[in-house]
Amino acid sequence: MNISEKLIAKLSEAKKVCVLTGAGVSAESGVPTFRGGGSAAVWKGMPFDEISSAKMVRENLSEVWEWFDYRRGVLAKCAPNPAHVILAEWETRFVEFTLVTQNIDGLHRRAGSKNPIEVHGSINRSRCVECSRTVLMDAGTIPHEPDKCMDCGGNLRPDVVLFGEMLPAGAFEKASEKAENCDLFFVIGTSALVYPAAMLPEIAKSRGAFLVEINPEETPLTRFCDESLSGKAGEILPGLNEILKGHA
Ligand code: BV8
Ligand code: ZN
Repeated sequence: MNISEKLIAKLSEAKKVCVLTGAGVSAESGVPTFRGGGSAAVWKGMPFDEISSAKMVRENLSEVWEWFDYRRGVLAKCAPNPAHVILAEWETRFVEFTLVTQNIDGLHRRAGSKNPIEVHGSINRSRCVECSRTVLMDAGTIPHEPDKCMDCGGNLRPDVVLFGEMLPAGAFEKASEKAENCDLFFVIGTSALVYPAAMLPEIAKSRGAFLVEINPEETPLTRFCDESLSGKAGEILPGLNEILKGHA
């Protein structure tokens, strides 16, 4: 892995580090990605941004639960990989460290990350469509469609941000404030196609952060980056961590 002297210097002197992750950081855990042709991309012939949409929750909540139930079943067999573990360790390696994730798979938390900003919610939580009360669900799969809300009897839906829906209140604001004030921003395992999350690396760069991409493929962000490390997160992050430890 060839890393520039500039990134090595940035790594050792950075005080405020911000990371944005996407589905690629969970790929080596066996979680299918969305646009890399992974099986998460299509459900019963529907492209995932059709099944994972506010419209489907309104029109066919049972189908949405079947799709999420299937994914929870896949996730129950997946474990965090070295990328998740190192990002959890980095929480205490810098003066300030912020992890923003687009993933709903919960693997950052399972790897030990204390407070990831989950801008698209979590597959392990359901939410009442009437009163918004949330209910944590166990790691295994759930009966096809969970019971009604215990407070008001309303329908429960996955507590994730579907296409056409607003992000959790304050999540994007907090993430962009961290992006604006960091020295070093990593964008790891995302095709950078989904907004507003894809704006965060651009915000960081516009405010002077050193922008590093970790991805085996090029993305629309690659040309904005100060450094683009082409490869798998689960292989590149351990290499970066060795450098960081060498400068401890
Ligand atoms: C919003 C949860 C304001 C659900 C997801 C019309 C109406 C409304 C909004 C829009 C509209 N048209 C466009 C929009 C905006 C829309 C959007 O951006 N659409 C895109 C597709 C054009 N955004 C929204 O709707 C957002 N809300 O804008 O609200 C609003 C509200 C109302 C009206 C107007 C405006 C909400 C977006 C959130 C959608 N929910 N997920 C679920 O998961 O089922 S998004 C979904 O995509 C996933 O959560 C995922 O996290 C996200 C991004 O995908 P990636 O993580 O990047 O994954 P991908 O497979 O694409 O890429 C993987 C990458 O990893 C690849 O680059 C690959 O090379 C790399 N990789 C592979 N292996 C590895 C690796 N990298 C490293 N290591 C490896 N080993
Ligand atoms: Zn309720």
